[in-house]
Amino acid sequence: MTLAFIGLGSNLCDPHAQIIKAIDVIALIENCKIQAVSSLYFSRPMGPQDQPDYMNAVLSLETNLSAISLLDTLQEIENKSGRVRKDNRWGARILDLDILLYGTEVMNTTRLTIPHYGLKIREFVLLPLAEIAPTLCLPDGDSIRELSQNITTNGLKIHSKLRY
Ligand code: A4P
Ligand code: MG
Repeated sequence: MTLAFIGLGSNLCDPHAQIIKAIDVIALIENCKIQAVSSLYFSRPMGPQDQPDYMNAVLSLETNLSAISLLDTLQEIENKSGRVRKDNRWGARILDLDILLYGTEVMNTTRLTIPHYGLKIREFVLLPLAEIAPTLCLPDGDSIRELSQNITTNGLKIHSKLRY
Protein backbone atom coordinates (compact mmCIF):
# COMPACT_ATOMS: atom_id res chain seq x y z
CA MET A 1 0.00 0.00 0.00
CA THR A 2 1.13 3.54 -0.73
CA LEU A 3 0.07 6.70 1.10
CA ALA A 4 -1.07 9.27 -1.46
CA PHE A 5 -2.21 12.84 -0.86
CA ILE A 6 -5.00 14.28 -3.01
CA GLY A 7 -5.86 17.97 -3.42
CA LEU A 8 -9.53 18.80 -3.98
CA GLY A 9 -10.75 22.09 -5.43
CA SER A 10 -14.05 23.50 -6.69
CA ASN A 11 -15.52 26.90 -7.48
CA LEU A 12 -18.70 26.06 -9.41
CA CYS A 13 -22.08 24.42 -8.73
CA ASP A 14 -22.05 24.49 -4.91
CA PRO A 15 -18.33 23.89 -4.19
CA HIS A 16 -19.01 22.79 -0.61
CA ALA A 17 -21.33 20.01 -1.81
CA GLN A 18 -18.96 19.08 -4.67
CA ILE A 19 -16.06 18.50 -2.29
CA ILE A 20 -18.13 16.49 0.20
CA LYS A 21 -19.55 14.36 -2.62
CA ALA A 22 -16.07 13.79 -4.07
CA ILE A 23 -14.76 12.61 -0.68
CA ASP A 24 -17.68 10.18 -0.39
CA VAL A 25 -16.94 8.80 -3.86
CA ILE A 26 -13.18 8.53 -3.18
CA ALA A 27 -14.01 6.58 -0.01
CA LEU A 28 -15.67 3.95 -2.21
CA ILE A 29 -12.67 3.33 -4.50
CA GLU A 30 -11.78 -0.33 -4.19
CA ASN A 31 -8.70 -1.20 -2.14
CA CYS A 32 -8.30 2.37 -0.98
CA LYS A 33 -8.77 3.72 2.51
CA ILE A 34 -8.99 7.38 3.43
CA GLN A 35 -6.65 8.12 6.34
CA ALA A 36 -7.30 11.80 7.02
CA VAL A 37 -9.27 14.72 5.61
CA SER A 38 -8.35 18.37 6.20
CA SER A 39 -10.81 21.12 7.01
CA LEU A 40 -12.59 22.72 4.10
CA TYR A 41 -10.91 26.02 3.19
CA PHE A 42 -12.12 29.15 1.42
CA SER A 43 -9.51 30.43 -1.01
CA ARG A 44 -9.12 33.29 -3.44
CA PRO A 45 -8.72 32.24 -7.06
CA MET A 46 -5.20 31.72 -8.30
CA GLY A 47 -5.08 32.78 -11.95
CA PRO A 48 -7.91 34.71 -13.62
CA GLN A 49 -9.69 36.84 -11.00
CA ASP A 50 -13.05 36.97 -12.80
CA GLN A 51 -14.11 33.64 -11.33
CA PRO A 52 -15.75 32.67 -8.01
CA ASP A 53 -13.74 31.94 -4.85
CA TYR A 54 -12.69 28.33 -4.36
CA MET A 55 -13.19 25.68 -1.72
CA ASN A 56 -10.14 23.50 -1.21
CA ALA A 57 -9.24 20.50 0.92
CA VAL A 58 -6.59 17.78 1.06
CA LEU A 59 -6.98 14.14 2.00
CA SER A 60 -4.63 11.21 2.47
CA LEU A 61 -5.41 7.83 1.04
CA GLU A 62 -3.83 4.40 1.49
CA THR A 63 -4.00 2.77 -1.93
CA ASN A 64 -2.71 -0.19 -3.86
CA LEU A 65 -3.53 1.46 -7.20
CA SER A 66 -0.55 2.57 -9.26
CA ALA A 67 -0.18 6.33 -9.58
CA ILE A 68 -1.50 6.27 -13.15
CA SER A 69 -4.52 4.10 -12.21
CA LEU A 70 -5.23 6.50 -9.36
CA LEU A 71 -5.11 9.41 -11.85
CA ASP A 72 -7.52 7.55 -14.20
CA THR A 73 -9.90 6.93 -11.30
CA LEU A 74 -9.77 10.55 -10.11
CA GLN A 75 -10.32 11.88 -13.64
CA GLU A 76 -13.35 9.61 -13.98
CA ILE A 77 -14.73 11.13 -10.76
CA GLU A 78 -14.04 14.66 -12.12
CA ASN A 79 -15.84 13.81 -15.36
CA LYS A 80 -18.84 12.31 -13.55
CA SER A 81 -19.16 15.51 -11.51
CA GLY A 82 -19.99 17.23 -14.79
CA ARG A 83 -16.64 18.93 -15.21
CA VAL A 84 -16.03 20.15 -18.73
CA ARG A 85 -12.36 20.63 -19.62
CA LYS A 86 -11.79 24.01 -21.23
CA ASP A 87 -8.71 25.63 -22.68
CA ASN A 88 -8.72 28.53 -20.20
CA ARG A 89 -5.81 27.77 -17.91
CA TRP A 90 -6.63 28.01 -14.21
CA GLY A 91 -10.25 28.82 -15.06
CA ALA A 92 -13.38 27.93 -13.04
CA ARG A 93 -14.17 24.25 -12.56
CA ILE A 94 -16.74 22.03 -10.83
CA LEU A 95 -14.13 19.65 -9.45
CA ASP A 96 -10.36 19.34 -9.63
CA LEU A 97 -8.62 16.34 -8.09
CA ASP A 98 -4.83 16.50 -8.14
CA ILE A 99 -2.37 13.90 -6.91
CA LEU A 100 -0.07 15.92 -4.67
CA LEU A 101 2.14 13.09 -3.47
CA TYR A 102 2.33 9.36 -4.07
CA GLY A 103 4.47 7.87 -1.32
CA THR A 104 8.01 9.09 -1.82
CA GLU A 105 7.86 8.70 -5.60
CA VAL A 106 9.12 11.32 -7.99
CA MET A 107 7.88 11.15 -11.58
CA ASN A 108 7.67 13.37 -14.57
CA THR A 109 5.78 11.82 -17.48
CA THR A 110 3.40 13.28 -20.04
CA ARG A 111 0.42 12.50 -17.81
CA LEU A 112 1.84 12.83 -14.32
CA THR A 113 4.15 15.11 -12.43
CA ILE A 114 4.61 14.02 -8.81
CA PRO A 115 5.03 15.80 -6.45
CA HIS A 116 2.40 18.11 -7.98
CA TYR A 117 4.16 21.08 -9.59
CA GLY A 118 2.22 23.66 -7.56
CA LEU A 119 2.46 22.02 -4.16
CA LYS A 120 5.15 24.25 -2.66
CA ILE A 121 3.74 27.57 -3.85
CA ARG A 122 -0.02 27.21 -3.33
CA GLU A 123 -1.33 28.20 0.09
CA PHE A 124 -4.61 26.33 -0.60
CA VAL A 125 -2.60 23.10 -0.92
CA LEU A 126 0.17 23.58 1.65
CA LEU A 127 -1.94 24.69 4.61
CA PRO A 128 -4.53 21.88 4.40
CA LEU A 129 -1.66 19.44 3.84
CA ALA A 130 0.15 20.77 6.91
CA GLU A 131 -3.07 20.38 8.89
CA ILE A 132 -3.22 16.61 8.28
CA ALA A 133 0.49 15.81 7.87
CA PRO A 134 2.56 18.42 9.73
CA THR A 135 5.64 16.21 10.07
CA LEU A 136 5.70 15.12 6.44
CA CYS A 137 8.78 15.77 4.33
CA LEU A 138 8.77 15.93 0.54
CA PRO A 139 10.97 13.55 -1.48
CA ASP A 140 13.52 16.39 -1.78
CA GLY A 141 13.68 16.71 2.01
CA ASP A 142 11.69 19.95 2.35
CA SER A 143 9.46 20.02 5.43
CA ILE A 144 5.74 20.66 4.98
CA ARG A 145 5.63 22.46 8.33
CA GLU A 146 8.37 24.88 7.30
CA LEU A 147 6.97 25.47 3.81
CA SER A 148 3.51 26.14 5.26
CA GLN A 149 4.88 28.56 7.86
CA ASN A 150 6.63 30.60 5.20
CA ILE A 151 3.85 30.95 2.65
CA THR A 152 1.59 34.01 2.31
CA THR A 153 -1.92 32.97 3.33
CA ASN A 154 -3.59 35.17 0.70
CA GLY A 155 -6.86 35.30 2.65
CA LEU A 156 -7.11 31.51 3.00
CA LYS A 157 -9.43 30.60 5.84
CA ILE A 158 -11.11 27.56 7.28
CA HIS A 159 -14.74 27.34 6.20
CA SER A 160 -15.72 24.24 8.17
CA LYS A 161 -14.43 21.01 9.64
CA LEU A 162 -15.13 17.95 7.55
CA ARG A 163 -15.99 14.96 9.66
CA TYR A 164 -14.52 11.75 8.43
N1 A4P B 1 -1.25 16.00 -14.43
C1 A4P B 1 0.10 16.04 -14.29
N2 A4P B 1 0.45 15.83 -13.02
C2 A4P B 1 -0.71 15.67 -12.31
C3 A4P B 1 -0.97 15.40 -10.94
N3 A4P B 1 0.01 15.28 -10.03
N4 A4P B 1 -2.27 15.29 -10.55
C4 A4P B 1 -1.92 16.19 -15.71
C5 A4P B 1 -3.29 15.43 -11.46
N5 A4P B 1 -3.10 15.67 -12.80
C6 A4P B 1 -1.81 15.78 -13.20
O1 A4P B 1 -5.06 18.60 -15.50
C7 A4P B 1 -4.36 18.63 -16.72
C8 A4P B 1 -3.47 17.42 -16.80
O2 A4P B 1 -2.49 17.48 -15.77
C9 A4P B 1 -4.15 16.10 -16.56
O3 A4P B 1 -4.72 15.54 -17.72
C10 A4P B 1 -3.05 15.21 -15.98
O4 A4P B 1 -2.60 14.26 -16.95
P1 A4P B 1 -6.56 19.01 -15.47
O5 A4P B 1 -7.11 18.71 -14.11
O6 A4P B 1 -7.26 18.43 -16.63
O7 A4P B 1 -6.49 20.55 -15.77
P2 A4P B 1 -6.18 21.67 -14.75
O8 A4P B 1 -6.42 21.20 -13.35
O9 A4P B 1 -6.90 22.87 -15.24
O10 A4P B 1 -4.65 21.88 -14.95
P3 A4P B 1 -3.74 22.86 -14.28
O11 A4P B 1 -3.36 23.92 -15.22
O12 A4P B 1 -2.69 21.99 -13.70
O13 A4P B 1 -4.61 23.58 -13.19
P4 A4P B 1 -4.29 23.56 -11.71
O14 A4P B 1 -2.85 23.78 -11.56
O15 A4P B 1 -4.90 22.37 -11.06
O16 A4P B 1 -5.02 24.85 -11.22
N6 A4P B 1 -7.39 28.74 -7.20
C11 A4P B 1 -7.70 28.30 -5.96
N7 A4P B 1 -7.85 29.18 -4.96
N8 A4P B 1 -7.87 26.97 -5.71
C12 A4P B 1 -7.73 26.02 -6.69
O17 A4P B 1 -7.91 24.81 -6.41
N9 A4P B 1 -7.16 25.58 -9.02
C13 A4P B 1 -6.80 25.98 -10.22
C14 A4P B 1 -6.44 24.98 -11.23
C15 A4P B 1 -6.70 27.41 -10.55
N10 A4P B 1 -6.91 28.30 -9.44
C16 A4P B 1 -7.22 27.84 -8.22
C17 A4P B 1 -7.37 26.45 -8.00
MG1 MG C 1 -6.10 19.12 -12.08
